[in-house]
Amino acid sequence: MSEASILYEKRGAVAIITLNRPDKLNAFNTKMHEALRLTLDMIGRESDIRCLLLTGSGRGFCAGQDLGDRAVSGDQRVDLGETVGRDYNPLIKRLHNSDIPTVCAVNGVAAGAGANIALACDIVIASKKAKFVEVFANIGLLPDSGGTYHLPRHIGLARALGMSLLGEPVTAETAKDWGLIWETAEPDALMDKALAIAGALAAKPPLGLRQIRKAIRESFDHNLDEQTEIERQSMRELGFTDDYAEAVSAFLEKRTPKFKGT
Ligand code: T3D
Repeated sequence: MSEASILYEKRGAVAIITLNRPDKLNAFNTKMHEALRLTLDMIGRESDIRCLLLTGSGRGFCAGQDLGDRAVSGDQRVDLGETVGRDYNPLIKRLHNSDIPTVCAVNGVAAGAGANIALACDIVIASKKAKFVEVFANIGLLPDSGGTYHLPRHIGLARALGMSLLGEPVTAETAKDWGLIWETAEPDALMDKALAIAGALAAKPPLGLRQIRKAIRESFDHNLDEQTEIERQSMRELGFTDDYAEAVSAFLEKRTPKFKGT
């Protein structure tokens, strides 16, 4: 029997998903998309999970679409609009709109949709051996999976266009310098560092984190008046939560708070 293309593990309140087709640098095929969807559905049903950590097995993080499934002969063509609409777009929107924070530990090369799936996560930490490649221009496509949305927002127009048009690898160190990702790590230390970040997020009041993610992610679509009004409304809602009351009490009583997610 072939090995599962998606591995799932729960460590405390952290759900760890590992893309697992290492001989293909974890490139996506239809089965892997389906397995990932089912795993995310399951995580969505588990109320005690407070953070999602995504990584890859072997020497790569993800090489995007498995091009072995895109080989055509003669005049035959594949409708990429269909597969992007069915598989990639829902995945990106799911990560973007996730109720829980998402951390991506990029263990090796992240190319094509693989790079853009990583960039859809809240916090990206990459091995110093990793690289990010917007390969699309090299094969006559354009950055999908939210690439044309996230790249200019993360690194500005000049770098987004440079990465997308040239299709050259960007090292993890450069990605960090540019603000494309949060942090780098020595390869051996990557998972420990990523788990520490995920654990720290899982220990914080979840309702507050949810509002932070939403407000910051949606801020690009608002002017200052609109955004400060969103902040006011969110502060109002969060100020009524049990976790805020607990945080203030714990601070004043000099003890560690216990958050319930209410
Ligand atoms: O549904 C749709 O199709 C639309 C959505 C599209 C989204 C996309 O992601 S389109 C972009 C598809 N991805 C690519 O074009 C990336 C192709 N791969 C590469 O450019 C390079 O492999 C990398 C830059 C990622 C890594 O280079 P390197 O030198 O570190 O590794 P390698 O030797 O090229 O690859 C190692 C193995 O993985 C190799 O297999 P082998 O020879 O050892 O048996 C290679 O064929 C395989 N591999 C790498 N990427 C893919 C792949 N096999 C299938 N599909 C891949 N994308």
